[in-house]
Amino acid sequence: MSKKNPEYDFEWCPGCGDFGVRRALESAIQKYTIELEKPIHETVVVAGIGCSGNMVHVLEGDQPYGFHGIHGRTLPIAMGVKMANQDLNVIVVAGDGDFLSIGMEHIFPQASRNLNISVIVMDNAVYGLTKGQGSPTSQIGHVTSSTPYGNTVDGLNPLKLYLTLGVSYIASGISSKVKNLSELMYSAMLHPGFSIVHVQSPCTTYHNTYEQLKGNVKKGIAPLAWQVEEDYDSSDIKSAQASLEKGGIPLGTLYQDSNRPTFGERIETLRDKSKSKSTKDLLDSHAIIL
Ligand SMILES: Cc1ncc(C[n+]2csc(CCOP(=O)(O)OP(=O)(O)O)c2C)c(N)n1
Ligand code: SF4
Ligand SMILES: [Mg+2]
Repeated sequence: MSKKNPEYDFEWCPGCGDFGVRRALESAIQKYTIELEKPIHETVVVAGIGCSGNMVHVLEGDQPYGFHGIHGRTLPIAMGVKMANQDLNVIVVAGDGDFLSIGMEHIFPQASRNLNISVIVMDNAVYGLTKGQGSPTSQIGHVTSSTPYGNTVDGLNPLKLYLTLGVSYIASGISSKVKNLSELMYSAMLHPGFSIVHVQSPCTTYHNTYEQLKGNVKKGIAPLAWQVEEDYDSSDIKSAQASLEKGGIPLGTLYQDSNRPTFGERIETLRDKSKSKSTKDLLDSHAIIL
């Protein structure tokens, strides 16, 4: 899909955080195409199923290619796209349910391969599309349609998970800070390896967390989200660990290791090492000698 489907008429609810994520993504893609002189059709957006996954249909302006896949399987699809053409700028868009619940098992394989793609996770701590059930990032006690008496399990800290799994670029953003978010997304696209931009993107219908995240001075609510310092060293894993231990939600580029080979480079190295076989050699190697 490189043109909008006129029959797809999905709309986000008023105030949904995904609107801000969309603006940030449109501007990051635009910057990528201009600065790197890469035509828009060299960018591919792979989406999961969820309110967040509908991003692929609602982008404004020049249309990248879009692949609306299946719930939880954005990473295998993105790997297929990237391995078919290493030059593509492959961007995954997924929800917290899609990426961290059913899709969780796919994160470590791509982190360890260092597949050169960028993932944008829209975290609202609920399954928005299916009417507000709890997700892996729902905190303990959270009342949702699937946990009417409160969530009994501890919520996952996705940023700690990514760091533990060896993701080579980890950024954290919030949907209301569109300019900052766009810069994080653009850096993720430039990063040579597996990048995740984890975005707090509140669901105004089932779990409106804007006030908790941004705070409210009049009500004496301290903001949960806080910006890492200007001189923060994202190449130092200890700084990343320390910022995650401080509590709340740190915002910014938390960790970046640009020195690991990408999966594409690893494959190239193997290709150089392996001897190519002729068709006759291949057939002979399978022949049964009677
Ligand atoms: C294999 C499969 N399992 C379950 C579903 C039903 N389903 C669709 S979207 C969704 C959850 C969406 O939550 P999330 O990924 O957090 O996205 P959001 O809607 O919150 O943006 C589920 C469980 C599905 N479509 N396919
Ligand atoms: S249900 Fe929530 S996540 Fe889905 S569009 Fe509405 S506000 Fe956004
Ligand atoms: Mg969600």
